[in-house]
Amino acid sequence: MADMFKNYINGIWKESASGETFERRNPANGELVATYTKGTAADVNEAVDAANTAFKSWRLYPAPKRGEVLFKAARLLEDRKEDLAREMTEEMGKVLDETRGDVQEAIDMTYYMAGEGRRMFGDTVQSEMKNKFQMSVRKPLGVVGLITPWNFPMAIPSWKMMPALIAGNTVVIKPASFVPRSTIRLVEILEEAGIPAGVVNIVLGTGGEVGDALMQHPDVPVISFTGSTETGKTISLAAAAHNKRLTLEMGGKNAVIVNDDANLDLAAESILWGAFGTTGQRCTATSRVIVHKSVQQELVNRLVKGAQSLKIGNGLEAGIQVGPQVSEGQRATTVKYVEIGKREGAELVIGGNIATGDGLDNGWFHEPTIFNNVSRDMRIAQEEIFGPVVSLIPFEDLDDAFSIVNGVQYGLSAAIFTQNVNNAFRAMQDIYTGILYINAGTTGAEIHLPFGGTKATGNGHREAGTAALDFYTEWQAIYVDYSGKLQRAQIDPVN
Ligand code: UN1
Repeated sequence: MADMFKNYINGIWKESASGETFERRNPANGELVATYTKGTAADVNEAVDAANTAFKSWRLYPAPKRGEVLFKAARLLEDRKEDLAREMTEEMGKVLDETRGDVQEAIDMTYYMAGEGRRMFGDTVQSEMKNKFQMSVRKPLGVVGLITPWNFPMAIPSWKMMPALIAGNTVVIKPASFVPRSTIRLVEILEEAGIPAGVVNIVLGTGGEVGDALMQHPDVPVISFTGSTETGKTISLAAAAHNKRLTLEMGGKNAVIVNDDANLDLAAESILWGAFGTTGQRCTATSRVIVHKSVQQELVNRLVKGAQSLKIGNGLEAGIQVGPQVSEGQRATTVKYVEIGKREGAELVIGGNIATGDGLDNGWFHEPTIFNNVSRDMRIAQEEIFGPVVSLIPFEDLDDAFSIVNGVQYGLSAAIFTQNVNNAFRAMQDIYTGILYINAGTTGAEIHLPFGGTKATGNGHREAGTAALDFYTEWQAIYVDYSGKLQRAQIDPVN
C-alpha cells in the first residue's frame, strides 16, 4: 500500500475537500510510488488566506531568526540526504548520484539563504542636506505563489522557497504532479525546523486547476514559475492581467563549442554528461555541439564510443548512468524529434530508439542519441527536446560558431572548449546567454551565482544568488530628516 500524501495548509496536513486523489508510478518500472490528494481552487484559497495571515507576523520576525529556522532545515536535509535521494529516484527517475546532487543543491541553497538572514544588505548614503540620514531597506512582498517543475524536485523548490522565506514572505507552492513527494519532504523538514503555521503551504494537483487558481488569486502578488515555454507564456499573460510580479525560467537550447584547440577528451566527456545526464531532461542540458570541422570526426568517434558504454536502467541500481524519462509523454517527444531529425536529413550516428531489453520494458527508457552534420536551422537544432538527443553542427570560423550559439530563441547556458585564452575571452564577449562555461559543459550551476537565461528562456529575472533576493523583495528608500526644519531637496542651498 503506497503512502497517501496530503496538502499542508496553515500548519495542518489535510486532504482536499475534493476527495479525489492522483497517483504517481515509478518511471523505471511502473510500480506505484505514492498517492496524492488532488487539490482544487478552494484549497488554494484556504492556503492563500493562511499565508496572508501568517505574513503579518513572519515579516516582523527578525531575519536572523528566520535564518535559524533555515539553518535547522538545512541540517535536517543533510541528515536525510540519502533517503531523500532514493525517494526522488523512485519518483522522478534520474540516477542516484544525480538525485543526491539535487538534494545537495537544496542543502546549499538553504544554508546560503539562512546566512542571508544576517546580511540582507541595503545602502546607507550621504544626503545632499545637513542633518539628514538616508538608507535603502529590503521589504518582503507578501504571499508568493510558486509553481515548480519535475526535473529538479527538491532543488528548484528550494531556489524559490528559501529566498522568499528569508526575506519575510510567505509561500504557497504547487509542485509538479509527477514529483510532489520531494517537495512535501522539504515542507515537512521546514515544519520540523520550526517554521510557523501558515508561512509555508503546499497544494497538490494539476497546473490547470491549482496552478491557475494561484495565478488568478488577487492576494498573491508574486508568482515564480519554472517549466515549459508554452505554460510560461500563459502564466505571463495571466500575471500581466493581475499586475503580478513574475519570474519565468523556461526553455533552453544549450550549445557547446568545441574549437580546434580544445582538449577533445575533456570536451567529449563533458558533452556526454551534459547531454545524457538526467536523461537530457535539464533546462541546461547540452543539446547542440558546434564543432570545428577539423576535429569533427575525432570528436564523433569519442562521443559514439562514450555513448555506447553508457549503462541505461533503473537509477537506483549501482552503475546505471542513464535513467528513464519522466513519463510516457516525455519519451514520445524524444521519439518524435528523432523522427524529425531523420526526416530533415541529419545523420544518426548512434541511438535513435526506445531502449528495450532486460529490465527496461516497463519503463520510459530511450537510447542516448547523437545526430551528426546537423545544420543550424533544422528543427532538432532549434527546438528544445528535453530528452537524450544531441546534435552536432560543424563550423569553420569561430565568429560563425558564436552566431550559431546565439541563433536560437533561447539563451540559458553555453560552453566553449578551447585552450587559447583569447578565444575564451571572445566567447565571454560574444555569447549571449545567462550562463557560460569555459572548458566545462553546460550543466552544473552553483547556487550562489545568478541562474537564468536571456531571450525566450526567461523574462529578465534571475534565480539563486543575491539576484533571488532582488526578486522576492521590494526596495524602500528611507529619508530621515533630523534638522527640525523644512529642507527642500534640489532647491534649498546647504546651510
Ligand atoms: C534545471 O535544469 O532546470 O546547472 C536546473 C544545472 C543544475 C540546475 C539545473 N544545477 O544543471
